[in-house]
Amino acid sequence: MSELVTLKTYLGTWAGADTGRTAVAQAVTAIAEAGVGIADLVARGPLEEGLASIRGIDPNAGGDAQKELDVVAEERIKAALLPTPTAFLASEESEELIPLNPDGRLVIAVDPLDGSSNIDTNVSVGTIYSILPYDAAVHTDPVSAVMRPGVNQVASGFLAYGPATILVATFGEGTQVFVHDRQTGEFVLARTNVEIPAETKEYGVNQSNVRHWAEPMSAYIADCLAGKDGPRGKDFNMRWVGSMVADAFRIFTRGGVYVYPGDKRKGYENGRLRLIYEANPVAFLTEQAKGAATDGKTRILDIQPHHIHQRIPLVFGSKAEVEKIASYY
Ligand code: AFP
Repeated sequence: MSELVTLKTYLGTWAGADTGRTAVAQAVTAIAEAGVGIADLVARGPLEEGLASIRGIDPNAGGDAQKELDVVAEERIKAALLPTPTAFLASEESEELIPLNPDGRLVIAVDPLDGSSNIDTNVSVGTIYSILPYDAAVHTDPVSAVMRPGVNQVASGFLAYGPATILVATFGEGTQVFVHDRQTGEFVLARTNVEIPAETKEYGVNQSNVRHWAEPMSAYIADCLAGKDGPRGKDFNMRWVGSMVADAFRIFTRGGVYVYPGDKRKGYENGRLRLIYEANPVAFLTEQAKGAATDGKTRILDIQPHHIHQRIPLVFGSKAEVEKIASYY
């Protein structure tokens, strides 16, 4: 049996003596370790009273109610990143950038707890991160360092806290899947250079919003629902977990598309997902796995952000299906 590759050894080989890569390796290791602690909390379920309770009265930066675990997860990630060469942290749970290490050479954006509506339902939730290089001499305004198109990412990933604790990560050389081995405490490389099948018969969307959708989106789903006797000539299946990390891992495993369009509801004109700490990191992972990611039409990684908490319509997954969806717009 070939020797098991741990996250530590993988990162050691990838970074070598490159100080920039070493900084990224330290940050990803810290986020993974914080993730194990969050996974342990989640795994206690109802024994850990109050994780799903609303924290305070003020919503988070994106206007969503803040759950206890949202805040705990942010605190743990912040503490884990403090000793690493990270200058600033952008987080879904904080309005402003969080300064960390003045000599840092990275800026990191995180969704500390993705899928918080599922916290108390024993369904997978997760943590999403995006890493960009930072140079204080160049980025005199730190916010501008975070507000660069996704193509500037040097690494991204997500942890999914489900039956297994999974880390899906890219460093710009393909997308890798690591699984947390509870016996050894290590993340072990389980799948290398994942490839998302280009074709699929499976889509993920919150179909309860269909009456709010614009015509192109309604037409696409209607054609899928028409099945093999319809214009698509094949039957489609639908899956929607309500935690993007869980839907994403399914897509990295067997293909499919995830769709969260903009719609007519107040505040959802640009969809629900945030560009900088949800769409960009997942788009980088998807493209590195031979998939595609758009806002329906435009490549996510080319989009110039204008606010650290901005929302963006999001379509990602099997390349041919993402292109098919674009043809409806
Ligand atoms: P929360 O973290 O606020 O629960 O949002 C989760 C999410 O951003 C993404 O993970 C889900 O795919 C999507 O929203 C679920 O949205 P709906 O609740 O509208 O289905």
